[in-house]
Amino acid sequence: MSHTSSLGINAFMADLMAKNPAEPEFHQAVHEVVESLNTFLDENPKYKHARVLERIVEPERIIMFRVPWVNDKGDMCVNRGFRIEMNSAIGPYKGGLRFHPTVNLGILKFLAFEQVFKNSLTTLPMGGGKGGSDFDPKGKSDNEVMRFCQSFMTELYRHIGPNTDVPAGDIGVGGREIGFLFGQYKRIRNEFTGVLTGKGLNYGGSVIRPEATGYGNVYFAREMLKTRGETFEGKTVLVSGAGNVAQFTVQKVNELGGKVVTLSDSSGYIYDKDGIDDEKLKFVMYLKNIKRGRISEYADKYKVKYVENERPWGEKADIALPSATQNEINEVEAITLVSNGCMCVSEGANMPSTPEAIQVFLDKRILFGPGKAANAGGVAVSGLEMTQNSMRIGWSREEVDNRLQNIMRSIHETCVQYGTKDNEFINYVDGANIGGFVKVADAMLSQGAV
Ligand code: NDP
Ligand code: 2IT
Repeated sequence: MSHTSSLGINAFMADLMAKNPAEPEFHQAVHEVVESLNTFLDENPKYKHARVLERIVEPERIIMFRVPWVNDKGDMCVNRGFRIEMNSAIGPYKGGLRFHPTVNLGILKFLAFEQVFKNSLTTLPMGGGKGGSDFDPKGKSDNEVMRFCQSFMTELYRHIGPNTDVPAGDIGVGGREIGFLFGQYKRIRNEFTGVLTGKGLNYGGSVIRPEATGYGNVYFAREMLKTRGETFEGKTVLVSGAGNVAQFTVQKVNELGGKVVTLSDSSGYIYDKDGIDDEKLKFVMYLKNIKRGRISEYADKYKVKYVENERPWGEKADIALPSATQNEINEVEAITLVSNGCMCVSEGANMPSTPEAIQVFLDKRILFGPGKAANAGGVAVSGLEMTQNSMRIGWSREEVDNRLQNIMRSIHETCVQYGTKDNEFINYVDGANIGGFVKVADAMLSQGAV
């Protein structure tokens, strides 16, 4: 990086931080992209002249709203709702909704920003957006969740639509919540359309959408491993989280002959040296999706180790697939992973590795797949759900899975194209950031002052 360029990055970041104070996750996500793009922008001055970077970090629109609802005891409650409509250069805004008490503007802006590049990488025509609420679904009854979702949609419906903005799930938003949200949209608009993805199979959902993020991440990791003549067969794998992404990650790793030894939630992690086989995974799915209990109950049932308030990265393994939340692998944990022989980290979650952790992975030249490439399978199959809704047909499992595998291979190729360095090392971070940027930036250039 040249002296002037690094000054340029510092000045750009200082402006961004002054204009968007108290949003550390947003600053982190932008800084990574700006660093990756630095040389590319020097070599392609048309983007600089058109101030594409300055525009791409500015959301096209932000909607913030009050979500009042009444709990089972009859008490009035109020939460804050958000939708960040980040970029529509290549298609309608597209991205998930997160319901979690930590949700705030900065977190959703980081997620919406990353979504723009991720969606571009999928090759499908989807812009970027993200939304959600600081509502905490934990401990709430189905009826409370329903009333919250109905209130949330009673405001959101006026801002979204199948050709405008198409939300989906994320942390705390799964099939149950999408059903309630869809039902309310349909009542208010008197319209049955593909306004949300992740819908149930009996009302317009796509096969493989629940599986897609986890499966996609394993397919992406498989492509990375292939570049070193490796496969999942016989490998020991650490997975964090125990939700949607983690569950289907385990399922696909098992299918490819690997052994997953950990899962976690916000209370701690379990370590099962024999591996979480398909039978045990069934129990995890019941525990997390129906009983809505804690992962510690797995340790009680199968008599394995449970470590409270810790993350699984101290355990020895060949591959790590973080699938819980942002900044869940720090520098020390990254060093531990690598010194324990970990050869591949592929991000099922969004931004699970801190910048310092990523630097460790890159310095040690292990295979590192950043979330915006590795976890794009979820939104990719959301895009396929939109296509099926428009065509008013439903594809078979085989059809959708083949398309998902092709998309993940194509994302890997894009990373190789833009991320291969002179010494042949593939920097997937640069590859994903530059590869994702080009399509969106060119569309913005074509469309003028947008
Ligand atoms: P779920 O709500 O199904 O599961 C989230 C899991 O992560 C739970 O086990 C949860 O534990 C844990 N978790 C959440 N927040 C924290 C936290 N602050 N600290 C520790 N653990 C936490 O969400 P998903 O599986 O859908 O999402 C997981 C990750 O994958 C997120 O980063 C999401 O953005 C990303 N992602 C999701 C996609 C999708 O299609 N769903 C697509 C692409 C990325 P607990 O139950 O205790 O809260
Ligand atoms: O982060 C993500 O890509 C998602 N939560 C999925 C978004 C989507 O629209 O399917």
